[in-house]
Amino acid sequence: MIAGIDIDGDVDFGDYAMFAIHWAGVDCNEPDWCEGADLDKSGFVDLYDLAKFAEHWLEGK
Ligand SMILES: [Ca+2]
Ligand SMILES: [Ca+2]
Repeated sequence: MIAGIDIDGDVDFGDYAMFAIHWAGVDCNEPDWCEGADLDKSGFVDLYDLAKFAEHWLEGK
């Protein structure tokens, strides 16, 4: 399901920028989960989300 944070279908710097905006964010909730930056939907943006993001880096290019 994870194909990037923005909607262009790949995982690159555009997604990283959005991720960075929400880095260390708390209080992420449905339906947008901090605009998708909370990849594991844990409620905050932390290293677990970064790890997930890194797994998919440059996918879809
Ligand atoms: Ca993207
Ligand atoms: Ca998270």
